[in-house]
Amino acid sequence: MTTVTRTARHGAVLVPGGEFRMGSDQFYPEEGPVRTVLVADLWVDEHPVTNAAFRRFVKDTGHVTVAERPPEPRDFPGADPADLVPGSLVFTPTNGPVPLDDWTRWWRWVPGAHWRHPDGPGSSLHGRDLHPVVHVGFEDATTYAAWAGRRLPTEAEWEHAARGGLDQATYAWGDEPEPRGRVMANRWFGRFPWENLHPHGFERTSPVKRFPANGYGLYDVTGNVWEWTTTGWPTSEPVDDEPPGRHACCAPRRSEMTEHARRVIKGGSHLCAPSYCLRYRPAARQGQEVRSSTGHVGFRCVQGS
Ligand SMILES: [Cu+2]
Repeated sequence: MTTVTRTARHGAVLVPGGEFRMGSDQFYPEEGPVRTVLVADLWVDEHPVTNAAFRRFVKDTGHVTVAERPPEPRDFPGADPADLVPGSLVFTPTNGPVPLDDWTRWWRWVPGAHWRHPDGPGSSLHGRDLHPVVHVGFEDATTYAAWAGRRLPTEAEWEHAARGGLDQATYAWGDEPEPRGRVMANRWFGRFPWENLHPHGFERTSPVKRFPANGYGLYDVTGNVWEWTTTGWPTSEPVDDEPPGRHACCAPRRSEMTEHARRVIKGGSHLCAPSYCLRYRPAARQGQEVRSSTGHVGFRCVQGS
């Protein structure tokens, strides 16, 4: 275990720069090959942006999130304009086992779902002030970061920080999934997407800082919510024609929208089940359409030193 002297400032910790080995050759093909990457010293927020913080931002700026705006008719050629209402993708567990190669079985497009109504109209943030904000698109995250005098990390910066000083460890805390039986992250326990055992006590997202910090003092880097990075995901990279099992992730691979630019998201979420989506690891990555929002993608900010 690396010992790091930590300096904290405004809820951020200084992650010392340097070379690290990024990626993994052990899990999903999109993570390899392992390569050495150099990053600079960086202030990294201790935890993802919370609903309380995002509410301050919205109050101050009047920002309207992507999920609150009606989709553009030009993005949906042939769609009935009456169907182009604001909304977002909400996870809905199934009643029993389902084929895992079809994410539409557990992701539902819910009109009126957005950050303030994470499960759809009628739901609220009551009791969720300290949960990470979700249903935010890439633009919402970058706008927030600018308002906060920060920015989003690159994928390399994010992964370096998430590794907490451990070289090529599987998880943000080491190689053991649950060291001495301790649950280290808010991920899915049970058979996805219907049996949610949640031994950690959280059925969906959890308040930040409820699981142990990594070696740099960062919380919730893996599990809980995926986090936006600025790194682009090549549109040429196939995402939907991989064999079932490989293809699989808790995350929707393609929104109902036509193709938009994608960015890398990192860290996995509370919906990652090891039997299905072992992505609550620093090396794991997915491409997320910039205007696609869901109930398990949030973000954290960083600042150059
Ligand atoms: Cu996952």
